[in-house]
Amino acid sequence: MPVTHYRSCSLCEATCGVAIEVEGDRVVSVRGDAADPFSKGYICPKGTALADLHHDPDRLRKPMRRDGDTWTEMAWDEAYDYVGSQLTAIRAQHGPDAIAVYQGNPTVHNLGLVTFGQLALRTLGTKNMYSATSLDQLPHMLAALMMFGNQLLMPVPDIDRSDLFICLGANPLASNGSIMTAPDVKGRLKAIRDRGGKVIVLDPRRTETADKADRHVFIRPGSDAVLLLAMIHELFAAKLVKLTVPATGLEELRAASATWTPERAAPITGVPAAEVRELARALATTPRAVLYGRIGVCVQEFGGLAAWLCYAINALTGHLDTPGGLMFTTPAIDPLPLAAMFGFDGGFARWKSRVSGKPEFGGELPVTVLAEEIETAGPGQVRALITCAGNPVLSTPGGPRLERAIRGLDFMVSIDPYMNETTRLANVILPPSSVLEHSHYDVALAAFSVRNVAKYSPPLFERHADARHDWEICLALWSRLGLPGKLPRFAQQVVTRLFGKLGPETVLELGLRTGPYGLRRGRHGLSLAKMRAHPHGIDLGPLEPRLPGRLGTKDHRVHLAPRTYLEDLPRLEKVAGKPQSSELIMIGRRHLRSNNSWMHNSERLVKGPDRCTLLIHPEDASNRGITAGGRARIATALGSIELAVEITDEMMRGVVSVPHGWGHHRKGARLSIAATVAGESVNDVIDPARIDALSGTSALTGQPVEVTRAP
Ligand SMILES: Nc1nc2c(c(=O)[nH]1)N[C@H]1C(S)=C(S)[C@@H](COP(=O)(O)OP(=O)(O)OC[C@H]3O[C@@H](n4cnc5c(=O)[nH]c(N)nc54)[C@H](O)[C@@H]3O)O[C@H]1N2
Ligand SMILES: Nc1nc2c(c(=O)[nH]1)N[C@H]1C(S)=C(S)[C@@H](COP(=O)(O)OP(=O)(O)OC[C@H]3O[C@@H](n4cnc5c(=O)[nH]c(N)nc54)[C@H](O)[C@@H]3O)O[C@H]1N2
Ligand code: SF4
Ligand SMILES: [Mo]
Repeated sequence: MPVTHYRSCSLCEATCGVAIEVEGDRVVSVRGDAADPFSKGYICPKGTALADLHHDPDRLRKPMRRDGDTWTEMAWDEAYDYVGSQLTAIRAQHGPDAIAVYQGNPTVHNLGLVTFGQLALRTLGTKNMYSATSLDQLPHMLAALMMFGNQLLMPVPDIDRSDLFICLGANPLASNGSIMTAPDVKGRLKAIRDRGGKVIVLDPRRTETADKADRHVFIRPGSDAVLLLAMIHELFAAKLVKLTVPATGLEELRAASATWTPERAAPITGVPAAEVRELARALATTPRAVLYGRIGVCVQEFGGLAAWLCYAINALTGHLDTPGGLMFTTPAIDPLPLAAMFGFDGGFARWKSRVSGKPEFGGELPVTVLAEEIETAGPGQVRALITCAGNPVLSTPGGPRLERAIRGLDFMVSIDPYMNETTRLANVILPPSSVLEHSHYDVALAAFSVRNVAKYSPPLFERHADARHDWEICLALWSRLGLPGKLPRFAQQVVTRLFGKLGPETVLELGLRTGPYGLRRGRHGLSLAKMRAHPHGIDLGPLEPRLPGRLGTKDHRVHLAPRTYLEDLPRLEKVAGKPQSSELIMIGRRHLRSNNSWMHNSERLVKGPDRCTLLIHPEDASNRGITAGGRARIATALGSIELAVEITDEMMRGVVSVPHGWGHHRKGARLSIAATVAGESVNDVIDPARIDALSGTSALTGQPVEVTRAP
């Protein structure tokens, strides 16, 4: 008899409820859980692939050790001891900074990794901490720190109560939303239109989201800060500024926008002046409205400025901390104290990277400096690397250089279920238990959810006796490495054993009880037992105003114009004045059936047409003799890749689009299905030196490329 289990899908930020039917040790079906109060039965095709991940024969089940090209299985204790002794020796000889850590995106979706994993990896005493943050949301976190006083206080669009949703540099119909946890964004956007509201998308590509909007406006890549300054200029000029939160910096913001008339901005952004005025007016005069910016505004040369201005413009139009606007959540487990407890401290530019002086953020360096920190000799040189839940050879710009650097390391260990393009370079791979073998609670994502919700998922399958959870692996390594020089070895082991006994459930219990819906609500407050009794999750209601109480700024005000940003404005002036280049500009794209670099080993997801293609406007194609069904070479100073071409007027003229996370032909990876749909890695040709100079975030979008017809 099949048994149905309910849990959250942890594959993207939407946190949909799934109903998984199991017979013995096989998953029979995965469906949307209609009783989940948040997702109400919605799932995307990736949700179904949870079964594929669990049963994938390519998924590693035992620690693996590489000698040359040969891999052999190891027992866990043997593997831990070996990795521990290698890393300890490197640290003893070269100091703690010689060990670098890279944490990838799935970390955020894994309860064990956001709790004990952080504790273990962030307390190794190395300055060489890296993660996907600097390829992603760093500018939003920086703006949250600068404006609201805590890097985790990123406000989210109150999409369900908004009557105007301006979407800048995000494509939630493909991505399912980001820093906006909202299952079924498509349905939620439709609801806006059904209640008479409007959805407007500004994007260099007429995306899947734009197709469902009232209006789509092309915007030139990298020009969002200019657009936003021009909108802010118009707000001041038309006396439409309406502050509803305690704030400082209004006059500085007025001054900063003074020269950015919509007319001046138009040739830079490609957005006509009349359109800018209309957008500003609509945002200011619609009582419930929001401007939502996401990765397109972050991963560009002016990502810092653009992310700041996205928040600022909502504040200026009375849409910060108000229903239908950009709001702060009240999650059942408050991640702010938790993050502090687990070693994630806020701060910016407290130190600089050794080789090229890039700023630290939140205790991490931008991943763009990892290769040079490995390759440049001298005190503090990186000699060993720990990767966890990441694939930086494909996901970071200049992947081939990073690969070369990694090959020169003394030692590398990867905590990852797959032998992928990065982990195949490791000396040891430590594969964690499967996604269905551990418990789950979206500690991180519930804090960015458009409704306050709580859901606990117990493990669906018992962990195999010879499997280890991510957090157990992290703790085991920590017990062998520990805080450099701070704790005696036996104390480390005692601490680890204690945490090992407690498990992440203890953190949940503590978080729920001390959180806003816990003990202070008395007998009926949230606890782990209560969560277990509600397997579909608990709805805690719509978002509520949180200011000024929630602010972490010393003066309890929103800082509209932090100096960090004002000092970066001259850089924008300089670049904005330059004539447009005649080269094509490349942007990225996501597909609903893909997930960064790592779900291409699911047959059901990758079947169908080639998705790793170049999108190009018909005129740009014909100017280059590129024809439909043909192939094109995309070249930069770093090299070139060749891809099949799709000619489409959904692209802005002068802009081409290539997705990331492909390139599965590399020798030595064990991804048998992905290898049949290999594609090419766009990060082979994206220049790692292109960054947002303010924040250190990689400028993944806006790369100038030469596109020619492939012979
Ligand atoms: N050109 C370009 N590059 C980009 C982007 C872009 O838009 N354009 N996007 C960037 C963004 S936003 C991101 S977040 C990064 C993502 O880049 P990364 O975080 O470096 O890598 P992923 O492709 O997400 O690979 C995730 C890895 O984690 C493993 N994994 C999955 N689940 C688990 C788990 O539970 N435990 C462990 N230990 N491992 C697990 C998978 O097997 C896989 O190897 O890519 C960035 N790179
Ligand atoms: N199916 C699927 N879902 C995912 C992922 C995935 O790989 N696949 N990845 C997950 C991750 S790690 C993340 S971070 C989120 C990201 O979630 P989103 O931010 O929604 O990501 P994208 O779909 O890449 O949308 C970015 C949009 O910005 C546009 N753009 C590019 N450059 C510019 C620019 O300079 N200005 C403006 N205004 N727009 C620009 C692109 O055309 C694109 O439509 O998605 C998550 N969800
Ligand atoms: S939208 Fe995200 S959370 Fe929902 S089923 Fe798809 S991958 Fe899972
Ligand atoms: Mo991301």
